[in-house]
Amino acid sequence: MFCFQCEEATKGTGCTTKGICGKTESIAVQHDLLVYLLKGLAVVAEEAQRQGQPDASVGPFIAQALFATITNANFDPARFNSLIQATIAKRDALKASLGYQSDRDEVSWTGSPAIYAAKGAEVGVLSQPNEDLRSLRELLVYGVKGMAAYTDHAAILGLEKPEIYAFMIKALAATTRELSIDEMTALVMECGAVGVTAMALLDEANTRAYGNPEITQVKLGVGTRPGILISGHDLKDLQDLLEQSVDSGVDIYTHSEMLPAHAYPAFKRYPHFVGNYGNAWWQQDKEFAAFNGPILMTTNCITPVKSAYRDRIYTTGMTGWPGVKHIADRPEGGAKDFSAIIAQAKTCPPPIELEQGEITTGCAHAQVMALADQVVDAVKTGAIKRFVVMGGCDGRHKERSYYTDVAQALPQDAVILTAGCAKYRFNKLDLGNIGGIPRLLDAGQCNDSYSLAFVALKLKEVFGLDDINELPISYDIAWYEQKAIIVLLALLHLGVKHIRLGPTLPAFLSPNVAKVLIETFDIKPIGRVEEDVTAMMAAA
Ligand code: FSO
Ligand code: SF4
Repeated sequence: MFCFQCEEATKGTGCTTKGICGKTESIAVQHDLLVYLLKGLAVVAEEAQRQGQPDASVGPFIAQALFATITNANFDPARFNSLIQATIAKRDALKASLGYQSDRDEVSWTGSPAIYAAKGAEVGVLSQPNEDLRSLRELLVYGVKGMAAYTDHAAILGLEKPEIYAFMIKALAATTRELSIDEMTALVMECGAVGVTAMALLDEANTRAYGNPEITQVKLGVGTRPGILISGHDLKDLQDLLEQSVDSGVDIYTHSEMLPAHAYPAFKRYPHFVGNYGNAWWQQDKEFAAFNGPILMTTNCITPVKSAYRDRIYTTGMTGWPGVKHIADRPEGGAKDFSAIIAQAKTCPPPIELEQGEITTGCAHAQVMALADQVVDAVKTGAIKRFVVMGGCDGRHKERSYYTDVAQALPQDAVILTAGCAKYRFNKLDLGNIGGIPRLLDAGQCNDSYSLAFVALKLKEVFGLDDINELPISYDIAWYEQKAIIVLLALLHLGVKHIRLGPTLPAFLSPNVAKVLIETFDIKPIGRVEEDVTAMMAAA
């Protein structure tokens, strides 16, 4: 196996025997074969578009299948066998309906599950020998994977845009061709543009369904009733779970990326939606053991399941872990059935308390815009000297303490804007406020980084600036998996420069591709805390 799609790639180069994430060689090669065959499906889907007979089911299928291959999403071999079989079946049905023939391997390969592993091992990322083309292809594919996840969330809430699916198809199909470095670079940049569209669509879907997030204090302690812990990013799953557990005697707690759900007006009306439990994804084994009740993983990040909670963890959507109970998709127009989880919760003791206190979330764009006059005044009077965007992901590497240290070292006239699970490195610190404006504004999940870009664009307008980089905003981004890649490409598309990216630069950037990003966008690795803080406060 060879995988280097996330920040925790072994030795900063790639996992070759087993993933740090827990991905075994046999799952890794299934991922590789699935992605390879999805590229073949995309080639056929492009041909269908050319012939004026597009198949609208291909885009959503690709989005879901790619979502399953994101870091920490799905480790279930049976699920990948069915996704591989479904991809071949879909591709071949479309070929037959078009009368399309091709001797390209990804468009014609077929075989039984017994040979999937051998085939997957042949078609992984190292099958492209040119290091720079490999780097650009993978950057594009990882961006599309992130886009796929956000697009799937929006589709679940009833919003889709054909141009997003069309781009995914175009990008995957392009990776099967010998394009030049310039052509590949152009596609990577286009990926960022479509990424903005995908995140805007998800923002619209979330706020249309659940209202605009409002600044909200979320409790960290626990009550005396049994609980269900819901993790991941899927708000529709939360809605179904809250609705089905009304008056059940069970409380619902959020974990990791589900925390910002507390800020949506539609969820505030459930009195049994009581608080947040624990921290970012990577500490889940200890926290899930202590929670005592059932845990529902709606998306990544799921880590290797421990026996302490194996019989009370459930997956749904595109997540999976072998042997773990999986809640089936909702029937058309209906709800998922969470009755088994609620019934099990009733038999469980309440959670063990990990901490007390409150944290603040809900500072998405509408809430920040509601404070706009105050914010603009504070900038004009110099009460706020700088905004520092510290969004993205958290992870296991101890170097990530950098982000806690930066939050503490920033002067009192700096405001931190965050989104994604990166916030757990500093969201329990008491950072105070500036004239009533909290010094930490949490916009929500990683996809709500769109909100931060939206705020920046509005401020640019308010201050009458020509360039988004003239704003008093610095970007100090933490990344881990592929959703962070689409967020990064989206920021680059919006013209954001001088981004610090850590804790390490992606292993999949070849020296030449890294050089282009550094020269064009002034992307830089994180450095020493004091030096970075001084530089950011000086707009460098
Ligand atoms: Fe985190 Fe995991 Fe949201 Fe990611 S929980 S790391 S970027 O899946 O998606 O921020
Ligand atoms: Fe390694 Fe990350 Fe790939 Fe897992 S997803 S195998 S940790 S590079």
